[in-house]
Amino acid sequence: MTKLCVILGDQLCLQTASLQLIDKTKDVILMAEVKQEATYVKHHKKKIAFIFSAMRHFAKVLQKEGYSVHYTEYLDDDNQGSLLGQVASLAKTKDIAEVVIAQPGEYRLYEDIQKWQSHLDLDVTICEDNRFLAEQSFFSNWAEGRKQLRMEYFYREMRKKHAYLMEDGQPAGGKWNYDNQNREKAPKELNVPKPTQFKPDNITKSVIELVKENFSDHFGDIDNFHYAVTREQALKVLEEFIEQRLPNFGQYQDAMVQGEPWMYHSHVGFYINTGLLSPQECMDAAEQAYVSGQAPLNSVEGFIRQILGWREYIRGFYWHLMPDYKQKNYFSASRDLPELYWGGKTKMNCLSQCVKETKENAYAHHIQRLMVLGNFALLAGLSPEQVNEWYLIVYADAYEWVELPNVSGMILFTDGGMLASKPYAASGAYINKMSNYCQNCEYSVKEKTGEQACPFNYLYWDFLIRHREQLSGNPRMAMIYNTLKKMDDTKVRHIEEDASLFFERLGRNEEV
Ligand code: FAD
Ligand code: DLZ
Ligand code: SF4
Repeated sequence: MTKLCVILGDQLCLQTASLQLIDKTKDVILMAEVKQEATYVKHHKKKIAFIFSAMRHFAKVLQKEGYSVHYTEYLDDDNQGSLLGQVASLAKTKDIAEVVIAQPGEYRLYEDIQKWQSHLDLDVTICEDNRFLAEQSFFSNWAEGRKQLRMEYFYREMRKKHAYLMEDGQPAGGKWNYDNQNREKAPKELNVPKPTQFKPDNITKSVIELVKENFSDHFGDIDNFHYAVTREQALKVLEEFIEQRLPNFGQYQDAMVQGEPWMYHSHVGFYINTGLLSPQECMDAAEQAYVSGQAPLNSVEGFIRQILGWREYIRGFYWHLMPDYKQKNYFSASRDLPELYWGGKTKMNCLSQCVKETKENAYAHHIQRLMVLGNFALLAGLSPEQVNEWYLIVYADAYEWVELPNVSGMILFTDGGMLASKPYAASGAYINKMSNYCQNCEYSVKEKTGEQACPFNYLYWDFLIRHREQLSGNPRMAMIYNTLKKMDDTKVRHIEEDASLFFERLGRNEEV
């Protein structure tokens, strides 16, 4: 009797749990490029090209390892368009007794796969995804009985448990967190190293053509595709990050510079999320750079915190709270996502630059996602459903397990404070402090109200006014609500009038 192992487009790793359940001498693997996965949202063209190319390369690795792989390309005549369709059709031709698959990264697909057994009349085993350091039970045990699930405390547990940056049971350098050394503005003269780039090989070239022909109505540019698509290439990205960027990663982690989309970030998210790199090897390489004196502690701790802390926490949080979490909408936000998120014209230079780079690269770094694109979505009261869909579409590292808590919890505060202790709302002053966008903007960041004023300025106060009831009792918001209390009535009226005019124009899809 033969087992059929399904490997998904983001499970491209020889150590993946489902592969450990099969015998390469007699069992078979199924990989398929299917319409269901490529279009359940209209993914960025580069995201599809990346995943299809990485899948095709990984299928070859599996074959080289001696596995029998049934690979269905997008345009194959026998492509059924769905994973279930592919499994059913292969199961018919082989004597399949059982289907095995590692848990997918999205609840919608998990629910779907749970029904396969009855559809197929075959045993279906879904094993836990072993590519994370924290098992789901570890997160649930930690979360049990806590009202607030703060990343910082989870991170400390993870540091101790996995012994990263620990010296004699204490955190290296005496502190758990060097976040306060991760907030420098970039100087005028900055020599950011070029990101590691690869020329498309024949497989990638044919996938790019496929995407051009079949997904032309999807958002995003397909030109200048330079991502890694194999493990070897992804390892090169990691190696060059450690050598060239990690030493500056810490201090400029929150900095934004016009024309520098990649900054000192690692760009490994695409590869960790698809299995081409493991989170452990990324952290090990960074820790080694600290031990050998090649990178400072604020950079190394900052990087390890993102992976061991944020990434693991976000994933635990997602599975702990789904499916209800997706329905949350603390502020009852409902405004439609404006055209500017799809590249429509805007005079707001920060937004325009971040959308342009997202369209070009299917990438924006964390602070662009959080404090520009996300901050606007929060202040403007955009519909959580539409904002989530946008983030899932436009970033090549986006899967719901990581996208949803970041968008709903971190930027939109839809859970009323389970993930974040207060909303990440900010006025133009923050963007001006951390970037040079304001220097090239038609608006003036110094002006608080009026035609020329930076919209983030009045939208920020308008947001606080609109949600006074929900937020003023939050101790972390006490100071800002005190300032609002002291604000004179005329100023408050101007803020409300400017915001209301701005929203009217946004609603008419006028350039703002
Ligand atoms: P670096 O800045 O170099 O960080 C290193 C690694 O840390 C990342 O590769 C990632 O694996 C991890 N990491 C850092 N921050 C987070 C975080 N908040 N949550 C989870 N992992 C983190 N990350 C995704 O992988 N997919 C997403 O769909 C995604 N959507 C996001 C949406 C919003 C609104 C925000 C604020 C953040 C989102 N992030 C997402 C987190 C983060 O922005 C990206 O992981 C990061 O920008 C990827 O680029 P990098 O590899 O250069 O990361
Ligand atoms: C994102 C994606 C895309 C675009 N296409 C495929 C595909 O054709 N076949 C496949 O197996 N996986 C694909 N993926 C990744 C899946 O959507 C991903 O496995 C789930 O969303 C769970 O994380
Ligand atoms: Fe953005 Fe305001 Fe600065 Fe313009 S002035 S770039 S809108 S923060």
